[in-house]
Amino acid sequence: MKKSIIVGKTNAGKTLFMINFAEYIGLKKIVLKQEYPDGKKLSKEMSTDLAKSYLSSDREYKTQCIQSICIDLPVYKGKKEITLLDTSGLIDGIHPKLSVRNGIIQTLEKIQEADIILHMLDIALLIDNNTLSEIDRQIIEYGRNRKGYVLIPNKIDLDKDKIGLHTLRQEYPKQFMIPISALYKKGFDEVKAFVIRSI
Ligand SMILES: Nc1nc2c(ncn2[C@@H]2O[C@H](COP(=O)(O)OP(=O)(O)OP(=O)(O)O)[C@@H](O)[C@H]2O)c(=O)[nH]1
Ligand SMILES: [Mg+2]
Repeated sequence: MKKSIIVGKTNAGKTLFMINFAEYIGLKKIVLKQEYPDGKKLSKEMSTDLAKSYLSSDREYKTQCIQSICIDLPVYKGKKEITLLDTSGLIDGIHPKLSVRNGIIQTLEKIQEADIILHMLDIALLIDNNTLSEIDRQIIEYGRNRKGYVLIPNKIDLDKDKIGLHTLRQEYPKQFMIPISALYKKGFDEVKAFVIRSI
């Protein structure tokens, strides 16, 4: 089964995207498989509403494991199942907490095995800082040379006059991007089309 991994900085909206994308595809419940850096594995079935309140947060480093769901995407007249993996957020520099560092190592290992890389970038943070973080730049550099990579500026609902998007497009004029709002499920048609094209 093809693997599509969601990566990006902590708080970029990766987890909310995974759950809202599952809802957009038509799921009301998900079977979430969690794989912790110490090898512990859990599987939980839950409603998407519960998943959102339980797994997504404005607190940094909320996700500290690899968590995945399987979703069916329409292909020609049939369906194709893919695994959507949500990961621990990446950061600039080295985090003092071991559990966060281990989560980051796990994310980096999984990126290499993935068929599709959905790089989630927080556009609100870009507006605040007026520049991209180093880790986002590094992911873009890595992704550019890989098939199945797409840059996904998220939280476009917070970029009403498109200042953030403009900055990003000026810095990376040739980079294919799909702006979205994970919260309001905007841009999801384009993400679905990209994933289907890439599998
Ligand atoms: N306004 C707005 N807020 C969003 C959007 N997407 C995510 N958020 C918020 O951003 C915060 C972080 O979302 P998460 O999905 O938990 O972020 P994450 O990337 O999984 O974070 P880590 O697990 O720490 O790596 C939450 O408060 C979300 O509600 C969006 O499109 N618009
Ligand atoms: Mg998360």
